[in-house]
Amino acid sequence: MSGKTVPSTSDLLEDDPKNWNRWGPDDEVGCLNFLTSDEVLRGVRAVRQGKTFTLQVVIGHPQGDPIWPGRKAAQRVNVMDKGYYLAGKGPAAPGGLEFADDMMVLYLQGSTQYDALGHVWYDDKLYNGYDAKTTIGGMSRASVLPIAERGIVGRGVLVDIARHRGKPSLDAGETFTHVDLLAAAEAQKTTIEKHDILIVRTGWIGAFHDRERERRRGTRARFVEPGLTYSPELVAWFHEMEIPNLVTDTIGNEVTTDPESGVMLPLHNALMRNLGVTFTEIAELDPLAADCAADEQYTFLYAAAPLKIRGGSGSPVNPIVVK
Ligand code: UVW
Repeated sequence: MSGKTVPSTSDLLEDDPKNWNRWGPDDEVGCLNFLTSDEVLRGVRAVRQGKTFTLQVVIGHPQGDPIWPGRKAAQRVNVMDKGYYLAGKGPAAPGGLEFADDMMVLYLQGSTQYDALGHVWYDDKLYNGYDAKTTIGGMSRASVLPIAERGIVGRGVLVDIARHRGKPSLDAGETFTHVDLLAAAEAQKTTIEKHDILIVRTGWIGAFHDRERERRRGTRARFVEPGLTYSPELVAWFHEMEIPNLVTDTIGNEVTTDPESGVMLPLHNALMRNLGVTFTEIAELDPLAADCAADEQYTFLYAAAPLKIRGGSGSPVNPIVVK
């Protein structure tokens, strides 16, 4: 890549498909439209054992939480607890009820999260052609609210790319494509079907705290994640497969900087802005992946309910998998 001029995202994605207006001029949920009642039932039919998994990382881990550089860690503050009562400051309630209360300041992208379809853009246009000025002061178009109101339920398929490559976690900057996903799925004896919620494990979030220790020792500096890498063929594959939702265990769902073009996060725009694929980032996938490897069941019911935040560019979420 060195010595090459980095193209604009607009130029890079010029010939790529878009789903704008496919579901009308007011659509704000994009490829979630593919998750019809039949698709929900297809997800339900994948349930065979009654095992459940939750995919959110802990907020407020003592060693820190995985967040994109520049964002701040969540702050949870107690505003009422036994200490207040011991200091004579707790509110007296008839019958002697006491309680604990707390509040949190949290980046909406600061934990496992759904991105609103308008979360990223180029050329001043969001998903479905909405003006980027509609983000000012709170998103009036393509916010997370319509996604939250709809909810996400369908058949999920886990593709464990880290296990396929024989390592606990992919390396910083390590890339893979849809062809690699298909090879990994085949090795798992799993078929990725049209309209599947695609869940890709890299091992990166699971190894977060080990990397943090290295960072604090000064042996790791730059923020570079592994992940999917852009190509027109990959975008065409997502388009043909009508993938409604991409879930990964990285902060960015794709390699941080595309090694070919030098563009940062081009799949955010190619998939989310142009096609309307919803993104779920920072998922905890290691326990689910270990179980899938043990029982060889890589498909299941996936359900997620982001919070109904008016104007929000994203929302924390704790997705649930039922195998
Ligand atoms: C950015 O958009 C910068 O990050 P993410 O979608 O990964 O939260």
